[in-house]
Amino acid sequence: MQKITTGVLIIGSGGAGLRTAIELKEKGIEDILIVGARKFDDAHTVLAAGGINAAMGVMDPNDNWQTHAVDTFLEAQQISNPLLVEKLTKKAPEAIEDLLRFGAQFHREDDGRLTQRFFGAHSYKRTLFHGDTTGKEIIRVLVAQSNNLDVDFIEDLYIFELIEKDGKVIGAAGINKVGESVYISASKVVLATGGYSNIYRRSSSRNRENFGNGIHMAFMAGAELGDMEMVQFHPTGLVYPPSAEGSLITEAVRAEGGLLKNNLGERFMKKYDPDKLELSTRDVVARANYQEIKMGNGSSNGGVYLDISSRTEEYLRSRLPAIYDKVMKMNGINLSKDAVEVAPTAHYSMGGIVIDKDTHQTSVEGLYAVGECTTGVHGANRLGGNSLAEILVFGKDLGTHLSQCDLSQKEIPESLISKIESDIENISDGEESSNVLLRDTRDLMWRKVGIVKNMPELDSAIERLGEYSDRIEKNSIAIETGKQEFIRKSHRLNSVIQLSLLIAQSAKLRKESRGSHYRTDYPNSNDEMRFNYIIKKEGDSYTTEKREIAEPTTEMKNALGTISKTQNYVHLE
Ligand code: FUM
Repeated sequence: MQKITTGVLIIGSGGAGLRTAIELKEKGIEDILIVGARKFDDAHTVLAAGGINAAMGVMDPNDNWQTHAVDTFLEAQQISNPLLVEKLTKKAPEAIEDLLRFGAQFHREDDGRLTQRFFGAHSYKRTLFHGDTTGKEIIRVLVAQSNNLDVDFIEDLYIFELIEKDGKVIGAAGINKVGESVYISASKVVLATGGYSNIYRRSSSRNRENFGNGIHMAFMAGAELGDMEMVQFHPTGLVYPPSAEGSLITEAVRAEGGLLKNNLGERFMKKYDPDKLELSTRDVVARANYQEIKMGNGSSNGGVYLDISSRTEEYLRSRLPAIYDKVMKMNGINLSKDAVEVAPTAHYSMGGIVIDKDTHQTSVEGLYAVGECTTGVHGANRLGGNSLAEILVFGKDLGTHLSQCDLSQKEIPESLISKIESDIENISDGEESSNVLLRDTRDLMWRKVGIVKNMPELDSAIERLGEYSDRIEKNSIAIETGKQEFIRKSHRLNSVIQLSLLIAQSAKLRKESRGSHYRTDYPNSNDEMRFNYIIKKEGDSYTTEKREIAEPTTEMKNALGTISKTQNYVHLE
């Protein structure tokens, strides 16, 4: 067993965690530790493809933070926190300046100006990019900057429990790659653990990540969660081969001129959004793809066609090099000649841990959160390119806040460590296979709590999830591959089942369609439901609450003007 003490413990080594750590270091705070479940330079952020938004006005001088804020709030279907939206959009240009200072290389015009491209539902060209591997470039420079600043980190450490004393989080327990338990005492604990879109069978995440375990740990510690029903389905994930099913074909393909077509050769987005077409909001494009496939207008492998053959190989290699190579390797298709088959894939969770807009503290003392594991800024739908901006802006903001806090350390009492150790010691072999239950849960969520929902399907999902939960409790999980792997897998499975229940329950509560949450039995948005739905643990159960959307500042109100645009839903069965 190992015991470690630190001032700030950051769980998660993606962009949000790294940016928080860098800010703390730059503000002179030495005593911080980042832990990650993977290698330090291989967190989920590396998958972010198409770009990062900042209203820098390089390509479109009329762009400004106000327009970015309005686009973000409209995409969110007006249930995001306008105060967070204002902060994000005002500070995004500074986040880019910081990245440039750290050495990031973004695509530039021949005259040296940073290039910005259109992404879906933006009013201006606003998305900066590094080919189609923007996340990788950002992680490259954040890791380099962290190393320059001597940030301490531990790789391959899986955190499975937050440790609390007197209602305050004082550390965490994890298991390292050799199966040793690790106890970390900290004055402040930051969750930067990502989202939960991998709870769905077809997802753009890699194996082993984005199962929402950080969010579940926060819930178990008593933190409020919000809008858990809001899961974004990206319109274009690969359909085959099976090993790559769901993996992302970046929105940048459509931004660079890619057209969506059905098996009749129709450019079908003309029916669903004749103005914005392929660059409509993500939920509209995803549902259009879903609908075409459902109506029998899909491709032979169950997708629709994404066609960018109007672009030359040279152009594609310059703007979309990774996707060009990926489609060639995975599907044997040359994108400058032929279309690739794509279909919706679970991509991002807008729901998550509720945070204070200034301090980023959760509703539990000592526990903070940043990035995709939080809720608030994206509401019912996220603009493509806003998540990279979010992790940098709010990571920096959180680092600044924590640098002003008292970080004196508290030791985890021995009695709490002994309790966890004895739980580990007493693990007994069970009957249920965690792999099978995980597969079945993800499949269930895809079919019944996915892109289209309704009351009977939600009820049946909840019943089935309850059965899975009972089975684990009654029969226990089989220890298939040693204790360390067992703890990791059983913890993940438990998080997945419990979060799935919360997603399905929240989806039942929201009796309307809004953004990415589409219910065939309530196909319209209802202004009386323009709330955030908050869930909180209460004993062995939970409570739910409708919470008013925060009041915007006068400046933000002026920016928002008199928005009356609600979404034009194409009604689906
Ligand atoms: O399609 C994409 O490149 C995704 C970007 C995003 O989700 O921000």
